[in-house]
Amino acid sequence: MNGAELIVSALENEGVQQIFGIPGEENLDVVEALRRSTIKLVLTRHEQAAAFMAATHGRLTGRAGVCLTTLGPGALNLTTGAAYALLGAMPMVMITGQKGILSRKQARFQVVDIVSTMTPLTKMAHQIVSPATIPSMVREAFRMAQQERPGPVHLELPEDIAHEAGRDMSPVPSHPIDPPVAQRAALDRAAELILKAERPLIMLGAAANRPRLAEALSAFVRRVHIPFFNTQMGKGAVTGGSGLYMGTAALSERDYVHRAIDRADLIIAIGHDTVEKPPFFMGPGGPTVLHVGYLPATVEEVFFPQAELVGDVGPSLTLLADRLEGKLPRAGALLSLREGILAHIGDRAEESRFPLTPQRIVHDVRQAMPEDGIVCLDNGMYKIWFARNYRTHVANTLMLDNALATMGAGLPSAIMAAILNPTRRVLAVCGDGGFMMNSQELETATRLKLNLVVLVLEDNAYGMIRWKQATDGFPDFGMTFGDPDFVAYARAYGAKGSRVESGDGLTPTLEAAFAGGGVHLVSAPVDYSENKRVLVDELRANASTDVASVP
Ligand SMILES: Cc1ncc(C[n+]2csc(CCOP(=O)(O)OP(=O)(O)O)c2C)c(N)n1
Ligand SMILES: [Mg+2]
Repeated sequence: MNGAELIVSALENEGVQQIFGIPGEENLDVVEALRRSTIKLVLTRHEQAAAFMAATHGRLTGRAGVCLTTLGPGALNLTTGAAYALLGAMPMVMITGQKGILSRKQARFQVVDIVSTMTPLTKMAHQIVSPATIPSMVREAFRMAQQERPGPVHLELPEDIAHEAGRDMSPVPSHPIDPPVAQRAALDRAAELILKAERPLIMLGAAANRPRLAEALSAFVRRVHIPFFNTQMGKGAVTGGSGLYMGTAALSERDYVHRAIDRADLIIAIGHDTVEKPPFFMGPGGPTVLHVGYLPATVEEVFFPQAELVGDVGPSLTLLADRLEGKLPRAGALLSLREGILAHIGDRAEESRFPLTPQRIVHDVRQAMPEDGIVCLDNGMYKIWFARNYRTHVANTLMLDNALATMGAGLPSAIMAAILNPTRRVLAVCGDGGFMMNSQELETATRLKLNLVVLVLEDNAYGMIRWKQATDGFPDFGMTFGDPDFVAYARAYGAKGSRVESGDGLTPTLEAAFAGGGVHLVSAPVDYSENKRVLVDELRANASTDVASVP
């Protein structure tokens, strides 16, 4: 077996079904081995999109997604995707080519030190120097990528090592691992804190959304009956249980959900990862925070838990609930705030203004999406509105990136979600800026014959930055651009396209798009004047009347 055959056989052994990417001539032995394997090669139109897809595979399944590129320029195009997976804790294996390392027939042509480039962007980056090491290196790569805290790893396979005949070797088999559960002493301490609390609140963070955790987490919330809120990336982590949902901390302070957060004396922060924009600021005199996580908490200026429960989160929470169930008469102390918070959040969601308000867009998208439908957001102003206003009922049904918060990932992540969930509705929501950063992947989506709707929100601007510019008192400058005719653009790719033309037009247009099947782009103009009215003026007023008006 040559190096390429060894690596492909090791990937098959890991259960890999598809690899995303754009090969170069240095990968041709690998491509040939793939042709003779069970693994499908899914070409993308930009390597960055391949990395976003592979990372999203990891995020949604817990099993590392794989992407493949050539050396130099192709490999460098993976860097944003690597950072996306690193900050977002998404398991991914990146394989890149390189010129031969045993001789240098092309001198330094296209040679860039990709392993060094990837080192700070990954959990591990290695060059493969001998076919004999391939089976163990691939197993190690997947182990590293998938174990807590998950993330990307990089393997560089030089073309001569890929071509070199090695011994026939079997891949290294994987085995199930049950990570350690929190110790009895830590469970007792955590239980004592919660039993003592007058106004407890649960916060679900990004790591609460690990695919295998949903059931145990929902059971915990149901059994202890403590109200919960979530961070942006913790959305949907608890299925059902929504009578205890207090809101999403899309902003760091002053939002309505902070009425509850500011009054809590104990916050049980499950799976919070400080890569996220802070859901609240800790400070002197604030609540006690109990960190529950796979790994110890990271200490930051604005997040420094006073107690920790570290271990496999699902089983640890089961043991914690055993100590608490039926013993928490004050569990629901903050629940009386729930209705007021949610009523404010739902304000004006049905207004028929045109262009559409962000509240109406979120409302109408929810109408068109079944409970298990998946919405994948790009990054822009609408992300705050979706995080704040969109109610999720099933884990990982609002996919957003509040870690690297990169533009351009919305469409590729939706493509991955659609590949994995062919029977569920999948919607990408993108701004007119972010969509154009990877819009070429419409071709990938149509080639794969996916069912996918892409909603593009048009304000002819980098709206979020324009909003920040205005909020900080700068003059309106340098943030606007012209858009292509998105309907014609979609059609040029063989996709369908429609435009929303009235304040009540979004839900029916989305319904028709989903019903028609295939890839369908819907463009909708958005009126962002609500950004200032709600997220600045109203919340400022809320903060000043807050303490006086709420019990
Ligand atoms: C790759 C990348 N470049 C720049 C930014 C900074 N940024 C954040 S939001 C934003 C504007 C987004 O514009 P658009 O996609 O049109 O969404 P809108 O805010 O207008 O709804 C920019 C430039 C970023 N997050 N990622
Ligand atoms: Mg825009």
